Amino acid sequence: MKLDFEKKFIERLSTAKKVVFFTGAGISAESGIPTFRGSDGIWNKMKPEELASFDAFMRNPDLVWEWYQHRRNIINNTKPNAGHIAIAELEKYYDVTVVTQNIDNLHRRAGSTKIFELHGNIERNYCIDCKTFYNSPELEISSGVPKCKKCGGLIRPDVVWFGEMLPHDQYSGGEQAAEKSDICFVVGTSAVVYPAAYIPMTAKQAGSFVVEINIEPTDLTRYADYSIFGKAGEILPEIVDIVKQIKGE
Ligand code: BV8
Ligand code: ZN
Repeated sequence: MKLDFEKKFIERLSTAKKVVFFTGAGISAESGIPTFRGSDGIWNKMKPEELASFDAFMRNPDLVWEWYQHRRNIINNTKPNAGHIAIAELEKYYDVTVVTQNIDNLHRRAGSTKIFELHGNIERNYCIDCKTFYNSPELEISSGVPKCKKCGGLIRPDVVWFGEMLPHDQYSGGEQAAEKSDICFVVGTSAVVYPAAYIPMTAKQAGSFVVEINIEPTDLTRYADYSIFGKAGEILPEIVDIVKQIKGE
């Protein structure tokens, strides 16, 4: 599928030095990981507050733990798709920073080297009492929530739940990258979850060229300088091809 991108976008690609990719669940959809709010979205079956909150975890730790185990099993059987790989490849041509809301670790597995994880990472867990960290493989995947070996406390996934603060170093790192960016790509996100959804606005206000890549319009579309509608796994490799042409490869 040959896309003919708008001239203003090609010009930006020619002059840009620093590029940010702000990504959401949509970039992992083609790896087989369900999104949250799309038609196959997992939230359609249940409310986020029911599962992705500390109260939900304390009310029913086994249920919440099982839900994350279910998602971990899906993630463990997936691999990065052409979209993740294209973003990693663009590091050859630009100073690329990935600012992701995803907890699936697929950007790192695709080879991206500068990543800010705003909502944590499902491969890490910690004890809610003594804060000891546990990586997923080392937890006996017994059914039900595991208990801390040191103090017996409940172990939770190291992800940011509703009502919880984002890790400060990750958020401020992502914010600074957005402010300094020449282009801020917004890929596969409904842009409804805050404060993460401020990142593309921060980029825009600092003069960055905001390019949205999504299969449908979102809350962000009216802010974007350029929207490319289609699948991330198909569009991003085409952007790599255009960049190679621009760089005379
Ligand atoms: C905070 C991690 C406060 C865990 C997630 C009422 C009560 C409590 C809080 C709030 C409230 N009202 C507002 C808030 C704030 C709340 C919020 O924003 N709520 C929203 C829903 C209104 N935010 C918070 O609670 C945050 N914390 O505010 O703390 C505070 C302040 C000070 C002091 C103390 C506390 C924490 C938010 C983080 C929540 N954690 N997940 C987990 O994953 O289980 S949210 C969840 O949504 C994921 O992280 C996900 O990444 C994120 C965003 O979703 P998207 O990635 O955008 O995914 P979505 O399915 O929505 O969209 C997919 C898109 O892809 C679609 O547009 C689709 O069209 C597109 N697509 C699909 N396929 C493709 C594609 N695009 C391209 N190609 C394709 N192939
Ligand atoms: Zn403990």
